[in-house]
Amino acid sequence: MVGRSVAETMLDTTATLEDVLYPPIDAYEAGTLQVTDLHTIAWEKTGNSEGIPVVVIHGGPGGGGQPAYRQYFDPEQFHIIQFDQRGCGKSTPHAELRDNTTQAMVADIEALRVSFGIEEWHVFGGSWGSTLSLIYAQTYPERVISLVLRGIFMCRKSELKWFYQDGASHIFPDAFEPYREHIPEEERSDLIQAYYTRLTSEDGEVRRAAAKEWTRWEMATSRLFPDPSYLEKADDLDFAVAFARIECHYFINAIFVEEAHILNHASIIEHIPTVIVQGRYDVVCPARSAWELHKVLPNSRLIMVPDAGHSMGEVSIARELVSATNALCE
Ligand code: STX
Repeated sequence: MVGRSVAETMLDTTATLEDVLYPPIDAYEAGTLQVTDLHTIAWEKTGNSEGIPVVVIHGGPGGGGQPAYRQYFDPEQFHIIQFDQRGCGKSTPHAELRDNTTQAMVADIEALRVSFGIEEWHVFGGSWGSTLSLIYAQTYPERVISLVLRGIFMCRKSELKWFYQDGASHIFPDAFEPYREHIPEEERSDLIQAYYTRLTSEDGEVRRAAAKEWTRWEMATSRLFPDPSYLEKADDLDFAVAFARIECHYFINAIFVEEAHILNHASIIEHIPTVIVQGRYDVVCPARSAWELHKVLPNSRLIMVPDAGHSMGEVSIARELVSATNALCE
């Protein structure tokens, strides 16, 4: 891929997710890496151990890896590395906020690469996974062969205000209501702060109740056509507590970098071939961020998907992601 380009995909309402993804597959190896006295990171390897290395960076932060993420790669061609970021999935301690920062997560990715003896790898990440992929690439540009990114999130004040305070609420007023009403009226002028207070409460019941509402809001808005089974993620309180606490901790701390850090340091990664897959109707991470990123990356291809929201589980997004990873084998 050379130079900057933009494409808008065609509508195809007949394909299913099974049609566009590779079949479900087991990891061939799984383990843990102790990265500090406190934190241990769970990882797994799938596909061809001699194949093209790719690391999968999951969302949230706090979302954890998923078996389905393996299915975005040809298992005969790729050596697929997945891991759970600090405090979530099978990483321990669960939902831990201490010593949990963007810089620490970048260091963990690098520690995994070194421990696996991989010289350089492709980096695949969506949503917060795009944020972390970009900051990892800006920290270790010589280790990143290419970036495949989806649902771009740069965690600027405008993006947080849009989703957690006032913006997406205009499109999903029904789903927003229980998220807002969980917080007493006098604290509603800063919902992220109000949730942070509850998500870090000494009282486990208070933490869990807040985690459920926070997570429901995000799950309810992730797709163009909301999927009820997606909402059930919020009922899995182990998932919800890690997801909500870690997300909120990162947002309260502005992801531990200066405002617009990614855009301000774009020149460091401008040589790296980058594919950006963006749902036009992504309400969680609106398309403006993908557009602004694309404009500062001269080797990026922006694929605007007209019939999708935020989720990589939407067929038209999945199709473009698989097409992007297939192209890495050519
Ligand atoms: N956070 C968006 C994000 O990264 C602002 C995200 N939203 N849902 C997810 O991630 C999961 C699919 C990992 C639950």
